[in-house]
Amino acid sequence: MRKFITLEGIEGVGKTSNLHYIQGLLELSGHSCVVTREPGGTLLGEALRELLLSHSDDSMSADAELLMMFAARAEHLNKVIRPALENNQTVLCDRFTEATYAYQGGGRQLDVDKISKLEVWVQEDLRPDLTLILDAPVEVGRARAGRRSEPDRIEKEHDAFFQRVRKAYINLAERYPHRICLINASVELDAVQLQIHKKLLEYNILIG
Ligand code: Z5A
Repeated sequence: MRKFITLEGIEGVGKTSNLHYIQGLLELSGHSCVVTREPGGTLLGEALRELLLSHSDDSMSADAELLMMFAARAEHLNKVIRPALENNQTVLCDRFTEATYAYQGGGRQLDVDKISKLEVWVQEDLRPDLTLILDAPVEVGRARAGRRSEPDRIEKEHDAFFQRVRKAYINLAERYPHRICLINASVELDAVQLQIHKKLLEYNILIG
């Protein structure tokens, strides 16, 4: 039994808070899990993450940002994701290509066709079995995230950017309902986790 599951959403919606809850459910159901994240998950990916999120080059072009996301993803797929799936392990990934459609496509307003060409090149036919998008209004996510730390290069974008990101995520869930679903993340953590549990059952990820 192996599945490829990704967790998405705008900043502060609770991806990190729910990752270990999902891992626990998966392991109870017999999955051997590899938990990872994007951008990151490999030596090169983590170095690219640092360049992408730090303020070392605030004038980075949107095309360079897009290509770095996919460079990190190519390495992650080759070194971590594909080997784990081939080894019959379930991969639980904090963000993946849907984040590129949402942030670089929606937020930066890059041509979606460019993203889909890179997706096919780097992933061939590999797509997540299930993507859970934690959805909440931008002000809710930002208020939660704001309690923690200084904004990184992407987090410092204005609200209109994150409104476009959220809309792009909602569009993805509408377009691919067989593998992408929305979770209402504006409610209390227990209520979010109840919805996640139900979805994992509904999409036949958990047994029983
Ligand atoms: N990015 C991109 O542009 N293109 C790509 O292709 C990819 C990524 C893959 C890194 O993401 C950045 O990379 C991200 C998109 C971009 N930039 N942005 N923005 P990241 O995932 O590492 O960072 P993040 O999105 O900023 O995650 P985050 O801020 O850590 O948010 P989170 O993990 O979703 O939230 P959290 O840490 O679990 O929760 C935030 C706080 O809210 C915390 O205090 C919790 O205790 C609290 N919380 C959580 N849930 C609740 C509920 N239900 N009620 C009340 N309080 C809650």
